[in-house]
Order: sequence, then C-alpha cells, then structure tokens
Amino acid sequence: MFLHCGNFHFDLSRPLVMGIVNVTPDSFSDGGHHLQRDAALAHARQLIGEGADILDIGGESTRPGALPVSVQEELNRVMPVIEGLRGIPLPVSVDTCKPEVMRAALAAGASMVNDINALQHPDALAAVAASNAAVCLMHMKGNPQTMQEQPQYDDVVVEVSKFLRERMDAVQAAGIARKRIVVDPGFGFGKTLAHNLTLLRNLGAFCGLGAPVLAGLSRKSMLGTITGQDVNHRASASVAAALLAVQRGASIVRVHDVRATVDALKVWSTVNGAGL
Ligand code: 7PJ
Repeated sequence: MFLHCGNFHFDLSRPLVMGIVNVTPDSFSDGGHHLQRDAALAHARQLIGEGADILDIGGESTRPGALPVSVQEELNRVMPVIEGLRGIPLPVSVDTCKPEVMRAALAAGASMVNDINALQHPDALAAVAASNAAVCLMHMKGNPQTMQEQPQYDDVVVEVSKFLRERMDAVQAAGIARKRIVVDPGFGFGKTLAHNLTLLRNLGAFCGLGAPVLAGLSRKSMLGTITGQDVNHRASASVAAALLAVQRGASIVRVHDVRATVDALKVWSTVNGAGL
C-alpha cells in the first residue's frame, strides 16, 4: 500500500506515527500550553526529534461538547504554525473541517488534510482536489456537541465501513486519486466504549476498503474508562492501544506521545522481521 502526501511518498512497509500539535486554548490534552505560535513550533520540533513521520496541526478542539471556532480564529491559530514549519523534512497535516482553512494551509505547504467530517462540507472536496495533498476521511456519528449522547448502531463495523466506502467513492469522483486517501473509523466520535472496542477488534475490516487505515486512540476517554487514569496519565495505555491497532492493520497512528510510540513500534517491527 502507498500514500502520496504532497511531495512525500510513503510505501507503508512500516507503520507511521502522526504527532499531534494542538493550537487550541481549550484542548483537553494540552491545556493551552501551545496557545502561542512559538510554543506550538517548539512542540512540533520536539515531535520531529522524537521520530514523528507526519505532524498534525489542529486549531479547533473536537473533544465531546467543544464549541466550534470561527474560520478567522482557526486561521489565526494554525497558519502561523504551518508557515513556521515550511521546509521541514516531513509532511504537515492540517486537522480541519473548513474549506477556507484547508485552502490556506495547502497554499502554505501542508501536504495532508485530516478532516473529522470526511470532506462533507460542500466546498471541501474541491479544496483538496485542487492540490496534490493526501486526505484522511474519518467517520463521526453526529457532531462534537452531541455525539456522545447515546450513540446507537445496528452494526457499528458495517455502518462505519459503508460510510467510509461512500466517502472514498465521492472523493475519487472529485478527482482525488486513491493513493492520496486514508480512512479512519473515528474512535470516540459518536461511539460508546463497546463500539470503540468492537471497532478496534475488527480494525482489519477497514483495511479491506483499499486505503491505509489511521487509528486515533491517544489519551482518549475509552482508555480512561479502561485504566481509571486521568488524561495526563494515559501514555502507557495509549502506547498499548497504538500497538494493538497496528497489529490489526493500522498503517498510521495519531498520537501525543511520539517517542514512546516510536519505540514500541520499533520493537513490534523488529519482532516481525524488520532489520535493525
Ligand atoms: C482524531 C482526529 C482521530 C483523526 C481528533 C483527540 C480528539 N483525527 N482528531 N482521527 N481525533 N483522523 O485527539 O482526542 O481519532 S481530536
């Protein structure tokens, strides 16, 4: 399997680590430490040093119950960071649902759009199609304001697969080649603990869609429920979850704790026969 991310090409023979750089004052994991451009840039450079393969820059908190931010506010948060990262030797992804932010980020050198709304905004397909960037299509049931209010599925794996297949078709019909597409079941986005566990156990089903699978489990509340740990003490659970996702076929893991995840995946790859 291949992934074309702007000028970066991955053969996906080993799992990739996407490091999370939040530029949000109310981010539940980073507590506003990365509010300022310089702090976000320092964090991004730290994650590069820790071995990240991709950096995901986000200016809108999507935790359950979070309020939307305006286009201008999101641009104010993410653009200085994306501009400050121009020229780094790895792709920058922009975590956004807004076509205006996609266009500005792509013009400033971003190589990937990570959209928790799977390019369903009317202008989002065209914004990405006009570039050579990759796109991550994520499943979400409902919206961040209400998604954790009793989500229900007949069969969560079937329903999420169907949605991702339909979005892959729509994206390809808009002119985005399959080698630019990543799919993601969207852990925690309109899912109970039972739904999340079913998705993780059956992650292999999504590999059958024909695009690399991204898994985002890092520090999420399901790990808090399982371990009893608050959000600042979920690194070990997150590394375990990333490893389990990769074992079940994930090609990319989206994480906060880059160094720990990179080390765990090196052990996994080496035991599986990769050279040292
Ligand atoms: C995800 C994401 C995820 C993708 C967030 C958090 C909430 N993008 N953005 N997949 N989660 N593709 O990091 O806890 O799971 S924001």
